[in-house]
Amino acid sequence: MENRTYTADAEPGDSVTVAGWVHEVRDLGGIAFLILRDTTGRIQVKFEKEEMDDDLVETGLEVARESVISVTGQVEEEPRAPTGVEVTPESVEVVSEADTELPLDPSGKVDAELSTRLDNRTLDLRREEGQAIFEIRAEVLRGVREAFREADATEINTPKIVATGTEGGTELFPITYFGREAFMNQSPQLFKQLIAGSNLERVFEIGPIFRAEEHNTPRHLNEATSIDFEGAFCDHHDAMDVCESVVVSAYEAVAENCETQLEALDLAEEFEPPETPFPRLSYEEAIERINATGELDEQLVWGDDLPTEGEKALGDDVGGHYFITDWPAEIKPFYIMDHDDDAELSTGFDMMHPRMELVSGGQREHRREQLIEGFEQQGLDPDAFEYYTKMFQYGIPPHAGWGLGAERLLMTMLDLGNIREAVLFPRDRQRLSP
Ligand code: AMO
Repeated sequence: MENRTYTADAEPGDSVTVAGWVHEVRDLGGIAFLILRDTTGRIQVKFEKEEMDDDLVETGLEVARESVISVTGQVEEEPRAPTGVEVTPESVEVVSEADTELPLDPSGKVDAELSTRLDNRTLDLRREEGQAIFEIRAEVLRGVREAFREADATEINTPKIVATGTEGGTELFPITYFGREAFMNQSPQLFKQLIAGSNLERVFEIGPIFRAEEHNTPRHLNEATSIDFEGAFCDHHDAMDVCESVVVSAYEAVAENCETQLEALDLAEEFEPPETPFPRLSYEEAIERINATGELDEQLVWGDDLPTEGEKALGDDVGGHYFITDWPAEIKPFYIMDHDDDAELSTGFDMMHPRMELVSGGQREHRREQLIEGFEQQGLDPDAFEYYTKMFQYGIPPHAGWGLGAERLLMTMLDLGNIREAVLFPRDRQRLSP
């Protein structure tokens, strides 16, 4: 819009046109105030009824809340106004009128259920807190991209429509692809490995993953955003180093560039990048520590996956981000390499926030014969993955990588109660639109 001034840039003495939403109208009799809100903040517009044109006053004061208006006028200093300045209007134009009945209150004074908020995301994200979450999300992704570039990784995009799944334990969403069965991809796993074996060597991807998980929990989505890394000539230790630096960079970017947003979320005081290095506990130590907390009804034994309460007990015990390394081979997928001297033990790792798992990764099996054996052990038909196994005949170096859930990173970073808060339009068991 030509000649538009953002509310945050309006200085006393300026003649401006500000445009945005009607946040509030306060009519005090002879004088009335309209608070106009745009993406940068709010500004007070003052109507002195006796001194102004009746039409102008009527337009300004009768317009419904959340309508879009454009106000042209003079900016003046006013210490009693919320931002220290106010606009005396010369003209008010209603650009787009809102209904007087709103499904939720964007001023945040009246709480709304999460489902109502998600059904009306446009209105919901007119609240400062919602806007802040998605501005921080963008900053997290920017910080992550920068950290990957510093680690010499190239950003890639891999297909989301695929012929086979890779992540056991969660179901696939089937689709019809020109009469053939296909699926929405659960993970870029095999593609990122194939490209790490090309001359690109170190790659990363930020993209959607689709998981037909039946359970409906505050930390699972059916469509999530995965931040993936894969590096040739890397082992699991190198992969963990990159993981730690990417996560810390995301926090640092937010600490540095999102002060206003952190304030809106009431986090400005306590927000700090996690301490490094993240402790690296072996799976064996992890189950011993969980058992020692006495929080579980039944003691964990070697080979058990960690139950949610176990993760929580250990998280409380450790008190910060940490890795769990050296998982039993049998509970990690076929593509994870086992230790040379102990086939029971894998190079797989998870990176945990005290509240939940954020990352899975490991060194990959790059030896073709062992890889094919792994498929068979996991009950997968190696022939269906021929496009993948074939490349291991043509020189694939040792490589390692990981996947980090972007929404879980945000949820834990911003202490959000529900993962859906960190997605614009979440997909879950009930929710397919908007
Ligand atoms: P995994 O299946 O553990 O590993 O996924 C990696 C990370 O992605 C996030 N995530 C999810 N977030 C929200 N809702 C979901 N349903 C969901 N599923 C996964 C989590 C999880 O830690 N291919 C491997 C990664 C690798 O080895 O490189 C994989 O996909 O934060």
